[in-house]
Amino acid sequence: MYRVDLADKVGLVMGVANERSIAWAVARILDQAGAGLALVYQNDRVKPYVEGLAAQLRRAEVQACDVTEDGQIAALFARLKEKWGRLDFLVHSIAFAPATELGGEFLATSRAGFREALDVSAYSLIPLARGAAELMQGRGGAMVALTFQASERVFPGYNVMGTAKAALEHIVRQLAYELGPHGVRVCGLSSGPVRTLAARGIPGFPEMLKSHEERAPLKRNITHDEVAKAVVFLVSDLASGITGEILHVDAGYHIMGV
Ligand code: NAD
Ligand code: 0WE
Repeated sequence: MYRVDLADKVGLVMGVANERSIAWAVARILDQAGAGLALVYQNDRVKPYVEGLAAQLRRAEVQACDVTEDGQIAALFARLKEKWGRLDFLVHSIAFAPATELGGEFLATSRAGFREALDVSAYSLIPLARGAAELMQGRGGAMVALTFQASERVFPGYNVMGTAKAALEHIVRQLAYELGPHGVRVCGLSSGPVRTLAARGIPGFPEMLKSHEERAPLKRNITHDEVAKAVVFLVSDLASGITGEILHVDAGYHIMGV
């Protein structure tokens, strides 16, 4: 149990697929802090899992939204407007690139793969921020997007997802600038590698965890809950002076040269 009190806040946690999703760890810690939540899932394939997870929380319900569909984004915010009439925070924990774009040569990146990766993993934050900011009007709020250090450095095989994360982090800064005057903060959270659905089956992922453990100053990998705690910090009033920032939760890995 942590002492951050979010009992008077309601927010969206987007990107829950299963119990290993970073978004699920975030939802649990936000729930412990007392926040009211809408867990947003992509489609019917993951719906039963997400409904089962939401049932374990105190004040959570589920909403569907495929972020590649403008109509679904509009419908999501229309439902939230009716339900809460306001919004205090949004957590974006969504990424996708076609499997054919990961692991091979970056030189082989297709136009269609580039479009899809950038659309889902980066562009989506813009219309979501637009919808969320409208519900935050007058009272302020906070948004946090999950990112990865491959936006700044080369992680072989991450390929066009690195391009997408670089775009996502730029979008964070641009939105922080435009929404700042409305009291809305926008930050990125750059997580070290953690075992999730999105990391499973990535060739070389176990080796990456091992190298992270050896090279990071804390000499270990990070946990889902450590990422989640930092998200809760960023959406809470404890972070009231922070916006446009990309916070690394990676056991210090990013500071190392060799
Ligand atoms: P995950 O597979 O559990 O989460 C990814 C989510 O994206 C899933 O819930 C999936 O349904 C959702 N999604 C994909 N396409 C979508 C669409 N069109 N519309 C709506 N939702 C869609 O894996 P995760 O590791 O929890 O990933 C969450 C975030 O964390 C991603 O942004 C990822 O890049 C980031 N991240 C992960 C790691 C890691 O090592 N796992 C490290 C750093 C950052
Ligand atoms: O952001 C991610 C993974 C995002 C991801 C994962 C998949 C797998 C299934 C995006 N799209 C897809 N598409 C699929 O079809 N991570 C930070 C985890 C990750 O992914 C890597 C990594 C790491 C770390 C891919 C290559 C190299 C390292």
